[in-house]
Amino acid sequence: MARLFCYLTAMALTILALPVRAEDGYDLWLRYAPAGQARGADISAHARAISARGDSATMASAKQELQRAVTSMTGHAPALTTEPAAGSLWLATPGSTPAIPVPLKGLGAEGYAIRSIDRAGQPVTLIAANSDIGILHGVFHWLRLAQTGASLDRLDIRSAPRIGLRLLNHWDNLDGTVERGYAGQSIWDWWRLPDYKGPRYTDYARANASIGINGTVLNNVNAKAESLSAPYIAKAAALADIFRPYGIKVYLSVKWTAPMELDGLKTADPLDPKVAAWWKAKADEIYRAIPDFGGFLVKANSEGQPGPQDYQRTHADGANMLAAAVKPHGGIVMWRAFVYAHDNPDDRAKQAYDDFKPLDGKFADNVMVQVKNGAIDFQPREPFHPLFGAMPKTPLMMEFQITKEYLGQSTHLTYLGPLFEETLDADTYAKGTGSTVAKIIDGSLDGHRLTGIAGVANIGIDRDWSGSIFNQADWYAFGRLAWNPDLSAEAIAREWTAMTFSPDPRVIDPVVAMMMGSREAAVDYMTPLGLAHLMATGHHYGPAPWVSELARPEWNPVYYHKADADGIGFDRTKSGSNAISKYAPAIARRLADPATTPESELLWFHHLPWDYRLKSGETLWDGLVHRYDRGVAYVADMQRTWESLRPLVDPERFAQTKAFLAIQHREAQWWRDASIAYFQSINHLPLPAGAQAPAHDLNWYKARSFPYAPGHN
Ligand code: BDP
Repeated sequence: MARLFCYLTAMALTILALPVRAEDGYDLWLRYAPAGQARGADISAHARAISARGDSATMASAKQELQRAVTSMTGHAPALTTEPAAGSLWLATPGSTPAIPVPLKGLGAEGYAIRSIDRAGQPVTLIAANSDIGILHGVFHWLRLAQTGASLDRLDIRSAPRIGLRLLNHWDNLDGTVERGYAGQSIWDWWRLPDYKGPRYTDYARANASIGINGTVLNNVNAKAESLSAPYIAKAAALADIFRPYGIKVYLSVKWTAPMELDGLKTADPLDPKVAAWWKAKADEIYRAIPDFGGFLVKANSEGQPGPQDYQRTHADGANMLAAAVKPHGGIVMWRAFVYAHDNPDDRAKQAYDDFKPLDGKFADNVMVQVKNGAIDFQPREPFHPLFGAMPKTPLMMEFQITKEYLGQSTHLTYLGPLFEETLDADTYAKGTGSTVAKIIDGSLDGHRLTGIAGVANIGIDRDWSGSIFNQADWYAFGRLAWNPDLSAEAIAREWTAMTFSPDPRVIDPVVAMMMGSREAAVDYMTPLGLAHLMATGHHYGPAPWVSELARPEWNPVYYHKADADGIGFDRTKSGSNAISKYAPAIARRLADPATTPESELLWFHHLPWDYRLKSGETLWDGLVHRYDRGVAYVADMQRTWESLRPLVDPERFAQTKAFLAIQHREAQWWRDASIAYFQSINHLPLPAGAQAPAHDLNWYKARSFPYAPGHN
């Protein structure tokens, strides 16, 4: 007896000593946390068995995902059957099942229907699609319902993606660094590929498939020619093989001068037949290794990258030559409109428009022009890019930045859903009211079939993938909006929070509230009232509105704020650069007058006196200071809210977020203080009543230096 007791005690101690798996964020929104007894029983009742006939790799992944998820949420593994019985999840495609009791028309190759049906008197949940990939997407939808506590009864859902190409752009370098990456080194282990293929690649594909992402550009837009060499094509092919069952295609960024660098051609002139032949042969070589290769992404004649303009050819000449090379294989070219040149003295916000607008209608039918959301560069807030609405004959692709180069990098909690939503919902008036940016990129406004959206990834080898738990929400939101640009950022935040933390409303409500105001808070403490591009040089970490000595004028923050003793802001009206004329007349008219310009974009479009009266009645200067303070205060509020969640969040993720919020608060204060110290040195105005003086003098802020800040290109 005593021996048995000792034995049991030892066993209990062993069990207690087993490491409980820490919530380190690796599982993202696919945690499948135990659902509790009642909910677990409900999920079990709807997933007693997984019934499916197909045996493709995609179908196998769908079944595996369901088994893993249901087992983890309920403690019971569903059976695997071919015929649906009571409580089955029935996965059906026309290829595997003769008569599917829901219409599949309109679902396309990637969409799905989920319906609660009665089959021979038995309740069954049918997930049906035209393809196995559609099934996989439907499975992830059902798992989202299961994870968020939604009803699993009487389902009648149909969903198909509104945008065809939903891509991540990795700015990952071949040496393992990531340009503007704040989550550690690249997840592509180029060195050990193609021989070693770690498990993380599959988890990457699962996560992306779960939000509908269907393509990934593996390498940096500032590309190296070597990405197109035979060994690197083999490495890319190894990744493509892993991603294929998840419906994810691989694409590559290309360097314009690759034919010269790799094979010694004398020129990269797109109209030179030898150059065209080189690209054709290269495309053939790639497609032999990767039969479903997606195509090329190109940054040309921008920020020092070579391009067709070096040979007096246009962007269209360049894009069309590449397009011809991939066309026989069904590939596409994504040509970036992020161009501006040091020898062009005109407002940087106009340059891409001036280059590309005249080329509308001149691109081959497998070319898309990829346009950043705003005309400068992923700032905390930018008006939508005027090219949206200005090139009806060209399919325009949206480029968002998921990685937060300008919004607090890895540590600030600034949920980007509202930023994405604001741009997608913006009305271009291209064809009258309601011509939203979303309708341009989903092709509906101008009748384009080729449609796309790209997000610059925030993924690295950090255990939590994105540098912070909350940054995962930006990846998630990008995918969800790419599938359906009409979703609300708030609804997406609710889903994400339920899956990432808990479906408990005591968690969801405060967390979502924090998230929803967080981007506006960053705008407030960094660049309120339409200011932009005031960050430090190179790494872009922290404030430096005083920088004025860099070689190219448009690299200097002073170029953007134009503050002087009399006022502040960039005059983009007729009396200034007239960038407003690039917008539809209905918008341009509104922007011509500061009184009818949204205050959130005021100093983007106008240079105004410091004592200009804002709508609140306060002066511009006082309003600026109040916004800085409001931003800092918001972060303090988030800290308090987060502290109140301590009992409801696991210790690991609680601690990370708490520490990061403290960093964010310190840095918000720094942005506020440095900006005020600098602008005050120019306008010599007193601070509004009650506002605190900056903690240090201007020289102290100017002397900050961060040679090792991450993400630098
Ligand atoms: C800017 C980044 C730079 C990128 C560039 C681009 O600072 O690292 O190379 O955009 O999009 O935002 O090409």
